[in-house]
Amino acid sequence: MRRAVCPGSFDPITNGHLDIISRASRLYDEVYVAVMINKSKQGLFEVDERIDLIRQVTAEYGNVRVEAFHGLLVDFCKQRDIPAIVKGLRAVSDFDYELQMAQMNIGLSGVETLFVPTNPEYSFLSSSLVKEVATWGGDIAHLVPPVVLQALNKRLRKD
Ligand code: COD
Repeated sequence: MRRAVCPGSFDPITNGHLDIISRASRLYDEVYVAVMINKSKQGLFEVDERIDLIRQVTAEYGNVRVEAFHGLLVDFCKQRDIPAIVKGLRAVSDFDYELQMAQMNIGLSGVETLFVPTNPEYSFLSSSLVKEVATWGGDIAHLVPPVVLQALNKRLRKD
């Protein structure tokens, strides 16, 4: 079985993330979405909430599993026999750091990284910008799935 992982913080998942996950799900038999836990970074959504949103919006693909992980991505891969990491590239500015991570990860464990060019519609899109625009009442309905929009509106109205 060909497996890959799409890792990230997903705080929250956007249409940019979803585009990469859906394309990976057409290329691999099984795609893991790894919500990597960073204890030094307080998110807007709890990890369980992020997982729940990702599960809802990826259910239709039929071959996507969503899990949280605290530790090195290469250990997540080793434990599940995953040989490939799939990452989206938005712009040249993403490339430097993504290249460093890819080289570190292959050096640590032999896990390959494959880069998928972002859909130009989403090349400016990040979870941070979505949260900032939503905080000030901007329209983000075209940038996130409807359940995420609902969750963001609820959270930013302080539940
Ligand atoms: N278009 C296309 N792709 C996108 C878009 C978009 N608009 N937005 C995001 N993506 C893709 C990118 O591939 C991005 O890398 C990924 O989605 C995740 O994005 P975020 O913002 O949710 O997550 P990040 O950037 O905070 O995630 C960083 C990781 C958690 C993947 C990284 O820090 C990591 O692997 N950490 C685990 C610890 C570890 O192994 N460290 C050593 C690394 S060498």
